[in-house]
Amino acid sequence: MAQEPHVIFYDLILPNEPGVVWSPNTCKTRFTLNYKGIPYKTVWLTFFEVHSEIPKLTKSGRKPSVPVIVDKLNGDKVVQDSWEIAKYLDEAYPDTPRLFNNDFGTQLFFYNYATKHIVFQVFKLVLPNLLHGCGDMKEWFITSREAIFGTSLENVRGNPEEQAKILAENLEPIGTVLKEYPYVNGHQASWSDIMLAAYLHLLFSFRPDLFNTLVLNHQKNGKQLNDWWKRMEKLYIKMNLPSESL
Ligand SMILES: N[C@@H](CCC(=O)N[C@@H](CS)C(=O)NCC(=O)O)C(=O)O
Repeated sequence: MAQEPHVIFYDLILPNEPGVVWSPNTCKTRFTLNYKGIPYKTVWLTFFEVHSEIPKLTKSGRKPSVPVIVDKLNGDKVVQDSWEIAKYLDEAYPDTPRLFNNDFGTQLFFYNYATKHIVFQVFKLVLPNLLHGCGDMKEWFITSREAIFGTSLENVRGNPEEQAKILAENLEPIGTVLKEYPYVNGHQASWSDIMLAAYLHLLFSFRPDLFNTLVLNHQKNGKQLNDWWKRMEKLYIKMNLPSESL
């Protein structure tokens, strides 16, 4: 009989888009587990369930969020936050492909760059899709995001054409690196690649048209980004859809 996976991975589902693996934060962990070849079982939660279920696991008083993993091989160790999970898995599973090579500072720098300048731009472009996906959680989503941003979501969204142009510009320095090296950090794949792939996956999931024009056919670095994406698909981007893993 097949062994039950020992890592339980909490991911986010949109009620109106039940077959879509979309969340950029949880995809960082999903791709990490795929890359390392660590078997896992996905537990799908809605936003409301994140708030009711995650505090029962973390018992930390920390704001409920996913990804969270529970590692049954290590005394039901609970780890919250994609960055903490990545570091934990590198240490706990040293025989699997590594994400960090004592280069936490530069990888954290790239993490901050990509979070501010890549995924936030993608978020603005897919906002209508997310709102649709939220279904009856839409009003909650709007109110809670507007409280975070301190302004209306219409303001955050801005002009989609301008936002698309900014995303393409923000991808330029990354494409420049990929002209010289196969991966963001050089010759080896690392956490930075996983994170970038997870962030761009949000665009891929909801706006494949924009993913094609802005990433795969990027005005300056389309070839590099295209080749890199193909490498990523081989390494990490294996999906198990909600219906398959429930
Ligand atoms: N820095 C965190 C961010 C986690 C995060 O914001 N996750 C979102 C899902 S994409 C969440 O759980 N949100 C719950 C909420 O907004 O109430 C990480 O990388 O894990």
